[in-house]
Amino acid sequence: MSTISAGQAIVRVLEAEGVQAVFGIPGGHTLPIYDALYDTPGIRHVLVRHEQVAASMAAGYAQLTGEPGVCCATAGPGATNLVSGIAEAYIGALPVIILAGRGSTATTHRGASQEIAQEQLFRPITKWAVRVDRADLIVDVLRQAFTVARSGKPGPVLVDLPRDLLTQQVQFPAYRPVGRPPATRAEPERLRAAAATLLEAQRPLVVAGGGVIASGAWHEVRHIAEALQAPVLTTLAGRGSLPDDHPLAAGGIGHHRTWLGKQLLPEADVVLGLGCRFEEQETNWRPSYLPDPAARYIQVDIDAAEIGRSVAPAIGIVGDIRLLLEELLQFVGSKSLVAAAARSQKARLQQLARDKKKLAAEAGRMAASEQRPIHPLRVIGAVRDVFPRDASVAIDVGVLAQGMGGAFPYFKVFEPRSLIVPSSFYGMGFSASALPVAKLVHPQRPAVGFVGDGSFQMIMNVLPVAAEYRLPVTWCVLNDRALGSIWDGQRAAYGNRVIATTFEVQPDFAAIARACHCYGERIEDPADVTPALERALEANGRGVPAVLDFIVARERLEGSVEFFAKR
Ligand SMILES: Cc1ncc(C[n+]2csc(CCOP(=O)(O)OP(=O)(O)O)c2C)c(N)n1
Ligand SMILES: [Mg+2]
Repeated sequence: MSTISAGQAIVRVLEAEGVQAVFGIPGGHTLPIYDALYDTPGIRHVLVRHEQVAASMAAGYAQLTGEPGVCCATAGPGATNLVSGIAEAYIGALPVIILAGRGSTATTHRGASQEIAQEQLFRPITKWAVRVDRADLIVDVLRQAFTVARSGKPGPVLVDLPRDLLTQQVQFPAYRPVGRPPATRAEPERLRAAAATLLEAQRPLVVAGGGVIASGAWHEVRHIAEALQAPVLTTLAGRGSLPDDHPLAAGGIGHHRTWLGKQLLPEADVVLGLGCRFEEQETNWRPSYLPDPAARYIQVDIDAAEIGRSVAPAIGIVGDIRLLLEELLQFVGSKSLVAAAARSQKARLQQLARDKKKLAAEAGRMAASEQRPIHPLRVIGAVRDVFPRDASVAIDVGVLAQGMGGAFPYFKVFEPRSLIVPSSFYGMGFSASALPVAKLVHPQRPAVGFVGDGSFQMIMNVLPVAAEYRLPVTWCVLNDRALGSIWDGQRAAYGNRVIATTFEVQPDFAAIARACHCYGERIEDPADVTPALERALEANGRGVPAVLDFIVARERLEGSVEFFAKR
């Protein structure tokens, strides 16, 4: 037991919980925390230029590691700037700890500078938002914050810290870190019912969502899919659950589906949904995007409240996906059953292989396009060729970055936890601003992101951060000089009455990059796409972040036109 300031105690807890980085901007209210960080070389502080980026980076860190990301903001405007990134973490079920400064307890409700009810503001976008009222409770509250953020369905927790408490002396006890919280096992009878249903299936299908990644169940997903010989569709957050070049990988759902997924989902007689929510972007709220009503849908989720929220399952199972699949494999994974599945699914899987070849050929033709402005798939295809298999990748919102970059036929994903993607909150700039974190997490792996020109303009303040901390990543700006996704909607649904969706003045992104000590280049000729990517990767190798401004066409894919235009 030692006696230290509450600010020091907070940093000690972070240390004990294995926190490697804090993303933030200090203010008068949080100085005692920063003063403690001064003496803590094991925790790296990343000074962002806007707190929105701190929240995005904390969420991106959580997405890449499964460990809580930590951000720190001062009272009032510092805290309110975090809101969009924290909402993203909440919807995306990413564990984040928010340390927020707050006016002194001595002046509460007396109009102190920057004083607002932050714990109320954050309540709908956190699992827990708490204002600490006594310095001697800070350690216990923080420990609980880590428990809540990590347990069950993970999410963000706000700890609001009045400034006068931070300088008070507190007893710091021997601290036992939360670490990875205990997991929940499924009820045995539901497990047996699921196994029996899967063994009877004629056309089984697995849909893997972000929950697979959260529970670290990618090996088990591969084993169960191979045992059942079932094709696997993934949501955007679930990408990497199965390498995209695995014979059973069959693409995305909803906005990211292809004609192949469009066939597979409705024809399946048993659908095993693993940590996927079938939310709007995945269903369009239309029956044709959902499992067939006659199919038996088995839904597995760590959160009981998710069961049946979008699709009422035949069997709902609450529990940790990895543990569940381990147990399920004991029922369906015997050699004789696997051999029987291989026989019964042979023709279906041969067809799948032929369809995937056809899909790859269609994507390949578009990626080879010589058109000007450049076809966005030319860029997306070339990134896959130039960047290695294990590269970290950020996919931002926007029809080009997300609709094409995030979709299976055009950009293959091979590794779990290699992606920073929005969940169904879809804040512009979220993924792109979190991208530099990939170099903190995996310094040896190259990191690349797709981002629209509209979204990039929201977060360009991340460039000096990446340069300062030598986090050398490459942003591929898919510059169609428009808020293309919304422009698309005006053309399709409003008789081409285009307003407020095209940019008449566009910044020179390459020049901005260079002004921020990054490498910058504008690319207008399709022949320059690959060499430019190689130059960016080479700059990254020297520790220099890069921005490639690709002047691309406002291309649309059949799938996205169908998804958005006909809503
Ligand atoms: C913060 C925020 N504001 C507005 C939107 C609505 N929105 C979704 S996509 C989009 C356009 C994105 O433009 P850009 O980044 O250039 O991508 P593009 O669609 O052109 O590929 C907009 C405005 C949003 N998702 N997030
Ligand atoms: Mg655009």
